Amino acid sequence: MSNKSKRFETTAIHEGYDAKEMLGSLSTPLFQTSTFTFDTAEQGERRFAGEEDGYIYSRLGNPTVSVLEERIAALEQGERGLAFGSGMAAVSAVLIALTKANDHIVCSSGLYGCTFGLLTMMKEKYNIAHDFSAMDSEAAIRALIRPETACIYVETPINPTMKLIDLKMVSDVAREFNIPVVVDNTFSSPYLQQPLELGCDVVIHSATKYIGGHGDVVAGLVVGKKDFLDSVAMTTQKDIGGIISPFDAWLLLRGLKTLPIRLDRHSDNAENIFGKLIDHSKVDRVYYPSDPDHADYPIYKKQMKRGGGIISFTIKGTKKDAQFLLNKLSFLKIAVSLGDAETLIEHPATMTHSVIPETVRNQMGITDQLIRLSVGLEAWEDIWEDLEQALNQL
Ligand code: LCS
Repeated sequence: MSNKSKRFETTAIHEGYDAKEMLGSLSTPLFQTSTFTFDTAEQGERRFAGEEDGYIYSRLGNPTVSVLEERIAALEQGERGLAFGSGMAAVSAVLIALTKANDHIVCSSGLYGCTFGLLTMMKEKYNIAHDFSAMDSEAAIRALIRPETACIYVETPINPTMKLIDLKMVSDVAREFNIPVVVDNTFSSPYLQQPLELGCDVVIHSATKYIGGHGDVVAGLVVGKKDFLDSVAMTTQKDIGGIISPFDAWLLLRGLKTLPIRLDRHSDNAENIFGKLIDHSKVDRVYYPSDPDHADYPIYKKQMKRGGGIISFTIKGTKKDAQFLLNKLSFLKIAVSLGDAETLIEHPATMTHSVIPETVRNQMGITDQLIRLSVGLEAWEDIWEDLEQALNQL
């Protein structure tokens, strides 16, 4: 059943599923199967030849996964969605599909550590070069585009510095050169930011984060034009094989139903914690997109609905002080990942972004003093009380 005319909250619950087709089951059934039987050998031949619709084998498609793919495509306002076994499976499937040996990628000057690792590997193995750009003006982007530039790859907000990039500006420049723009929308989710509406071409999610929302799944999603995603499905997804399990797709469908209310609550809590952090004497800088004093606030106003649940901040002190602060927390959890019900805190320089060489890390703003906080769904006063007592001990 298509609910494409419906609002976001309704789409997040209904798109891509019709209970009437599934014996009235309210919850999307879990097709926990690796393969699908054919009535006859000839039917198998027709399915492989693409002459007859129908499922073949779960690496090539699965009914539970299909519902998830339709739902995320509708939420991101794209033509087709594809699900993967991790965010990195999604990132690598897209980047490998878009590039060939000796190509070039222009990236935002800040990326999740493993995306940085993938780009480094692509450079070493296939001579696919990359340049980082602050992307703070059209000229800054144009200056890096070469005949071999195969795509522009952007994170915004950037993990973990919370810098923002103007997606409309990037997509306008890219269109002059006919280069696709790929956006990692993990930090915002489609509820807070919709890159395809701003002219970008491909959206990627680590669905492990807000889309799952409960810290119990590792998964990835991609949305974009049908032609491009058809080719990804038949090449880098099928033949490299980083597919999602039906059960994980089922968990993501369940998570998506509450995405809007969770993101509103994450944002409410983060706004309150932000207000407290900026006034604490042991805190140096606080980075949160909806802060009117944030350098990128005008971009926030243009493209984000709310600030989301991630705050990063620097403390006055050293790496040892940052680690001391984490060790003094009582119920807030020291953990990587983000977007869960539980508040999670981590030290990017030694954890999520430790693979990035120190000099590059410092240029990106990932200093030893930087701490990333994924504000959870607990009572914000309890989150602050725990953080405050730890900060007070510095
Ligand atoms: N993109 C972004 C922006 C991410 O933050 C992550 C994971 C990925 C892609 C990869 O997704 P995964 O394969 O883990 O599903 N970020 C993590 C982080 O900041 N802490 O732990 C994982």
